[in-house]
Amino acid sequence: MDSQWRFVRHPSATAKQQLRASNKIASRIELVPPVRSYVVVVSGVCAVDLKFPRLRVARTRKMDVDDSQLQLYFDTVLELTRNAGKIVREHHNKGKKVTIKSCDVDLVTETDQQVEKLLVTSLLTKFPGHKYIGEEAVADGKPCELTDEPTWIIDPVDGTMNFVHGYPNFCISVALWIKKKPSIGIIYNPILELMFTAQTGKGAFLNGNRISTSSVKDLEKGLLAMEFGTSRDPEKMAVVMENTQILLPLLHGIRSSGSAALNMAMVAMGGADCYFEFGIHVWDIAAGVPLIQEAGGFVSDPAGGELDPLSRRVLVASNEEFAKKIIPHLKQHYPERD
Ligand code: LIP
Repeated sequence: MDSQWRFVRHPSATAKQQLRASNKIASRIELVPPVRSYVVVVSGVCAVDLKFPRLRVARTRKMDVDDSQLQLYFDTVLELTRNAGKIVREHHNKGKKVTIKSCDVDLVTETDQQVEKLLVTSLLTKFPGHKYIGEEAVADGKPCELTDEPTWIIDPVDGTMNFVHGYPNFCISVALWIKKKPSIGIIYNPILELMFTAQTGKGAFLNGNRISTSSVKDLEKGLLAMEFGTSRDPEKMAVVMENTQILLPLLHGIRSSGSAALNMAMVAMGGADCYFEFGIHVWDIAAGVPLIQEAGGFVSDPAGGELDPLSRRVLVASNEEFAKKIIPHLKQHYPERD
């Protein structure tokens, strides 16, 4: 593999974190124009301007999406993802300009940025009222905010470290969430030509063929996907090592593929029986959640409660029984939220 990498440093994280914090507060306040209210007096009618600001009411109308609209969203993003796959394939075997983000093993390439730009520009041009969360936009200080509005959640290259090395286990991960719930999930490995798709209520597919999770319920027959991650925080690393030691003797085996989205796709197609991780971001898991749910699998927080997509914690399994057996063994870790 031609491993011509040129490394550059990303602007320092601290400045970015401060910027993100102030953006977060600012973006929450929104006023809508005052409303005119009518007071009916028995003898007559007069209009009174009640200058009370109202929040959020104006939005409810936009979020009820019917099936034909969802199908339009799905067809549009499927075609865009295929096109983005061409860009990734073109750069797969070429020299790469690699930027170091939060630490030496947290990387981004020009291809990540190019793919995210293509997807975001095309989707927001086609659907102007929609919102988005993109891995690289957040790295550049955009608030990571999931509201009730239709929101595209994009990881342009999930498994960037693999992409940098030319190890063909990476993918484009795109999801649409509406009212903070998943509607569409697409995970595409353009090198191995694996196109995983799901629409809520319409099933999960691999290259157009329906997929479902395995029927494995016992730990000793289970294959677990687990990651070391791109953080070298000693506390986090200690938890990863401890979980590896605890779990390995209990399972058939452990696999670490380097991509959260592809790990979830492996569980959805029954190739693995469970995947959990601390430290991932909403963009790593947003497409995998509907895929697992539509494949008949189980999605939760690693401690067993409901999944919080911004908590940076995830567990998925072939079924609830398997999940309930592995969760009590897990050493927990609580990273800073997205
Ligand atoms: C990666 C995830 C992986 C995790 C890495 C990183 P990226 O996403 O897919 O599961 O272990 O730390 O977050 O950075 O390649 O998009």
